[in-house]
Amino acid sequence: MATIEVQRQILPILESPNKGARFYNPELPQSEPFVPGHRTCAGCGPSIQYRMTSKAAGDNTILVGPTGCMYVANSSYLCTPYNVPWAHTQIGSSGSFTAGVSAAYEAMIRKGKWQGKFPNIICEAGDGSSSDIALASISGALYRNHDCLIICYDNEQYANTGIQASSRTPYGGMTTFSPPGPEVPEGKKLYPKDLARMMAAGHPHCYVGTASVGYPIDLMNKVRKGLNHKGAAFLMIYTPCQKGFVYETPRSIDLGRLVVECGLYPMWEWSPEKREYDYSFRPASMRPVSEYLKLQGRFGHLHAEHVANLQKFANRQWKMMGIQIPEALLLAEDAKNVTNMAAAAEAQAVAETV
Ligand SMILES: Cc1ncc(C[n+]2csc(CCOP(=O)(O)OP(=O)(O)O)c2C)c(N)n1
Ligand code: SF4
Ligand SMILES: [Mg+2]
Repeated sequence: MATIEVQRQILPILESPNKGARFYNPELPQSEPFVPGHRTCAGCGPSIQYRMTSKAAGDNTILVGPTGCMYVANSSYLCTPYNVPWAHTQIGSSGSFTAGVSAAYEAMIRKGKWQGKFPNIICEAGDGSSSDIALASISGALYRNHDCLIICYDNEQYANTGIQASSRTPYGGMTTFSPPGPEVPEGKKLYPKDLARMMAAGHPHCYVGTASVGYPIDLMNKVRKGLNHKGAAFLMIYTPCQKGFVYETPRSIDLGRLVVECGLYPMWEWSPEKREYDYSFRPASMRPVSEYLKLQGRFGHLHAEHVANLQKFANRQWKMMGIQIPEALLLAEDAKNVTNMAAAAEAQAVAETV
């Protein structure tokens, strides 16, 4: 029996004259695979990201949802916001389940058992799933190069079970597993696992990138590039969680920009064709990390020395991207030049500038 060639979808890249700016784009797709009516918290970063991602992918899409907030809060009582096929999978099987869906469609299309184009297959795994529990299964899917996009929606903690530390939780982040106290005043002592770089370094044939809800067009274009890439792709997307980060609900998008402007979430792409990183993304400004930290209760306990440690970490990220570091950010590496957190008036002042 002759095999049928698999027809793939090619999604256009959206116009973005300035990748760093927010603006309304009339070319945005009308389709809404993620509709209102879900049960996540107001301002939930992962949900905002889900809407952007699924909008970029369009209606011929299949979503895979490992256990986490985007499964539990979104699929209770036989009611879901998913307007396209969606399946829950066990938290550790993110990669293997998604690989199976992809391989099954390839086989069904080749054998003539499924007519139509190959669907966009997207797995939306939390950071707990992708950086800890399902790391092996996701690596397997990337290594074998199944045609799918695996997203780590990174809210930097295990949110659904009540805010526990994951290996993506930042240094100094307060969670129920990293409470600050007299012995460990900074809360979390470890720095976050560099998950996206691990994926790029270990699977160089894959399209890999980082994105943030603060830059919707850039995020949607990276989703489309990942889907257009024939083979496996991986994106790590910053998605703030107001319950765990403890911030004012309307500030989700602002935090999505501040985290990049403060150097704590480097934005880049890995090109599988050129086998090199693209560090050309530039935020509108570069700010000290304290401006990001001040807006969140999870960092309210930090002393000046901890803030300085985070500034050193951010400066290393700027350096890694080949960006010249302004004098003020170098000075902020010294605890003498920074202050303790938990100043409500200062937080208000920062909020007004975002
Ligand atoms: C094997 C396994 N271990 C632990 C759990 C409990 N559990 C359910 S949701 C969840 C949190 C997952 O965190 P993450 O993947 O970051 O998603 P988020 O809740 O932050 O959206 C955990 C630990 C589980 N369901 N299965
Ligand atoms: S706990 Fe956080 S991730 Fe979960 S639904 Fe609420 S805002 Fe979203
Ligand atoms: Mg999480």
